[in-house]
Amino acid sequence: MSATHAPTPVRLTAVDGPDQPAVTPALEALYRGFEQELLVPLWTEIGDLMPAHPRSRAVPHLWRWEALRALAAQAGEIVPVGRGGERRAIALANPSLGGRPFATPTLWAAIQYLMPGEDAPEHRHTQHAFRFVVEGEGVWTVVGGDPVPMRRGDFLPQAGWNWHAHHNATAEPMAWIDGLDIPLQYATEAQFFEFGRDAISDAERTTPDRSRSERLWAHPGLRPLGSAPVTPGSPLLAYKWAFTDRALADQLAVEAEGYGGTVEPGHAAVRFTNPATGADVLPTIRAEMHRVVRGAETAPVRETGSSVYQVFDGSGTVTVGDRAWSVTRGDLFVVPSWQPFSARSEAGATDSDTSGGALDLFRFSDAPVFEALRLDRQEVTR
Ligand code: 1HN
Repeated sequence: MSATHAPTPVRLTAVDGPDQPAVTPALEALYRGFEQELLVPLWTEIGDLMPAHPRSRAVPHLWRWEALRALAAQAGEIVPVGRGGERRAIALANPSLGGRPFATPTLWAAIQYLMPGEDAPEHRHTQHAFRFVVEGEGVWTVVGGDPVPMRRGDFLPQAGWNWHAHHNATAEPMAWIDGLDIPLQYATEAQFFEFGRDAISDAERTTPDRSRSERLWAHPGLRPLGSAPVTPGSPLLAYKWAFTDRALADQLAVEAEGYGGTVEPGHAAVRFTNPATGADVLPTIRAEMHRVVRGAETAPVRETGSSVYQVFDGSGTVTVGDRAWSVTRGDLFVVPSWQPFSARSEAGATDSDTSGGALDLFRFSDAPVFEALRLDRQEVTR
């Protein structure tokens, strides 16, 4: 696609300040001269360019899972999956990001929906991605020829440039969420994309209970000596719910015995990490699971960088900046940079949870980017 670039009009206005120049005909003439030459002086811009603290363009926002799933199911009836569109993925658009499919300035989050027997075609891209499953099962994601089952609670990272396709082997539709660093990579202007094969092989349509990656890499503290990670992300392609659930339950049990181990009383949390390095699962995305026991409330914390949360189980109230919502299973919300976040676990009107009354929150963020740039800051605001 070629585009002709019209010069961006520059429109300078005088600013107020003790040492700012008076608005005189001479100043007006100077500013029109700057505009003509596409020049912008710092003194009119510094407040916007260098705010005293982060001012996110994104706003806190909540999407209800019920509404998302209903629309995705409708898309399942009307919109085929195939080459070109590639995925039946419907992205969260933060209301203050200009209608772009951007949940935050750096993160994409979408519900994806695959009908019985459908395949989503193979491709690869530099964008780092993951899937997280809040309900259902039946889809195998085939990453680099390795079929990986997807079931409720499973977290499936997939670092950039891996070939991947999805295959629904069952008689039921399935929905899940995709997280990617699309807005960040869009800003970097360094993205690449390639189509793969139009159909996966019969061997890849098999539906083993565990992927090869899990059999090699999902043994705690045990590194396979004959296998080296080939991508910049985790070589483990699925973090199964049974392990995550047990880690959280054990953390709370150790706390109950009086030995600490939790983030704060009643708040257990784990981070999904690369078993080869201990680092985040993806170069640009951090993913965690938090469990807040019934009746507990987390301290409000603000951090640089943005997060997207999905309620995995339970219900409660979440507070983001000056917004607060009652949330239940599947609901998604956004925490923009430097907005305080806290969560309280409480019984909800529509509880059907199996988490013993706890509020389980899946979280992903752009934290690895901010840490690499030494821009990470965190503050408890109480
Ligand atoms: C993609 O490849 C997937 O593989 C999901 O499931 C969402 C959004 C934009 C571009 C590629 C997938 C995507 C995507």
